[in-house]
Amino acid sequence: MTEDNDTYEEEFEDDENEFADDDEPYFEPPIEPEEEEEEKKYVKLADRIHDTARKTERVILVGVTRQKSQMRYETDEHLDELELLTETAGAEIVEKVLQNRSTISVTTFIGKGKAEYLAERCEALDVQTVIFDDDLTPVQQRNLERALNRKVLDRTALILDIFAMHARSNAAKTQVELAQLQYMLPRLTRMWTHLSKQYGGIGTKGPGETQIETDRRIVRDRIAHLKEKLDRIDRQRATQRKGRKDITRVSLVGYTNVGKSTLLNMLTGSDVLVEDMLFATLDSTVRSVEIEGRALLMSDTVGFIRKLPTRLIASFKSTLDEVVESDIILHVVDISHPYFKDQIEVVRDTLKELHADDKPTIMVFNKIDRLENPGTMAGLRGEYPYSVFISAARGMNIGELSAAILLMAEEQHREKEFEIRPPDFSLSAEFHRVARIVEEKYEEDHIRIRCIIPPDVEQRLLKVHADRLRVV
Ligand SMILES: Nc1nc2c(ncn2[C@@H]2O[C@H](COP(=O)(O)OP(=O)(O)OP(=O)(O)O)[C@@H](O)[C@H]2O)c(=O)[nH]1
Ligand SMILES: [Mg+2]
Repeated sequence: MTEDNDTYEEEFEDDENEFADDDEPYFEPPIEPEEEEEEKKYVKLADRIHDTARKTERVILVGVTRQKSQMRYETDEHLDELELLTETAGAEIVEKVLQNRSTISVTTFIGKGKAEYLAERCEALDVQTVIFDDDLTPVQQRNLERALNRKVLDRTALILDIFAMHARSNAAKTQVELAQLQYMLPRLTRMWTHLSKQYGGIGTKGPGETQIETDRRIVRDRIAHLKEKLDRIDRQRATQRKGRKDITRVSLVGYTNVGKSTLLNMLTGSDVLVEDMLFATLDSTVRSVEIEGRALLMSDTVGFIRKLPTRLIASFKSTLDEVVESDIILHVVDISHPYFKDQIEVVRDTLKELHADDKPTIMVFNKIDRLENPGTMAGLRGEYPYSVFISAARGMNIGELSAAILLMAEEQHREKEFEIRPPDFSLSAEFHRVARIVEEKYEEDHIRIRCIIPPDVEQRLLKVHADRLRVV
């Protein structure tokens, strides 16, 4: 992973050239002068809090098996993933601690005995930070920090930290900062005491309390400002996407580190960052690609992970809209991962949250070069009807994948004919908004529309207007 910003800039220029002839460039809004002022005024609030990654911290990871139904291997696997996340954030893991607990303490999450044990281990191993695999409430976090006398983080804080490290574009940085501040707001009592030096605010009440109120206000103002900024970016991107209504849009979606960027590079000859790490990609990249003479737009975007904070998904809306508005989804899976089926479920759940779970989807099982038992594929073929088995890194079966994409794109671009009976002009107007109209005829008692319409939109219209709309 390179640390300089040039990499992104270059990519960006490529993007613009890519669409210079036939499409709007996919660019970010320029930074306004007042924006710059704003940036200067507020010190990078977020950066000062979770500095896990900045020094090589020694950390202990803590996982808790809660329900009886949760198998030990699951907790182990979750902790392995937390380990990868921690390494990605640049810290050193010196111990992993597991606990079985049917009930969770509202005050300290783990039991008192376990907390004492943890405090001892922290001393003995010279540990600075303890990271929990589960989300902690602000109260639990504060109490644990007191009990352990160490910094305590949860999985969400860790993911936010990695996102902050990897964000390159203005949009991604804004989205991450928003999520970070929202995470911090209820935790200000603990974190923000140092801010008073910069922002003053000594009043008649106890200085601590006044500080916190001032800090809260600062953070709330900043959140409001970031939201406005994201709204602007959203509107701009929406306009850009509108200009591409006629061209089939394909999104690469999947768990983090499965090979989405590798596949994009393979299919489009681009040079998007590929790394064996979690969340290498945070920005969406859109590239044009031609398959047997048919032009498509393909986008690569942020990967998913289990327990991805909902807040983070919400603040990544402008990035993820690319997925929400695409015509076809390529759900990329790392078939060599021992728990790839769990990962598929996580991705499906996240797509559901984004209301993008009913899109035509091709399951792309990647990394078959690592597969020890080829029999696995036969089983999966039965289970997932639209599936292709490839190796993006080795270029295996890419032809088969291209054919599958083309087939689905053609299906999407078949002309369909509808009848609106009795005539309803607002419905006809809706067709104009969502479909490409080939022909429209107004009769006395009905309207006939021939058009190209995405299948999921067609299904929605047919359902909502069942009383007056039918396919001819
Ligand atoms: N063996 C093998 N490795 C692969 C294959 N495809 C990708 N990889 C490796 O998997 C790792 C992750 O690849 P990326 O393309 O960065 O994955 P991604 O899904 O974009 O990951 P994020 O952007 O971090 O979510 C890299 O080390 C790739 O070299 C493959 O077909 N076979
Ligand atoms: Mg990537």
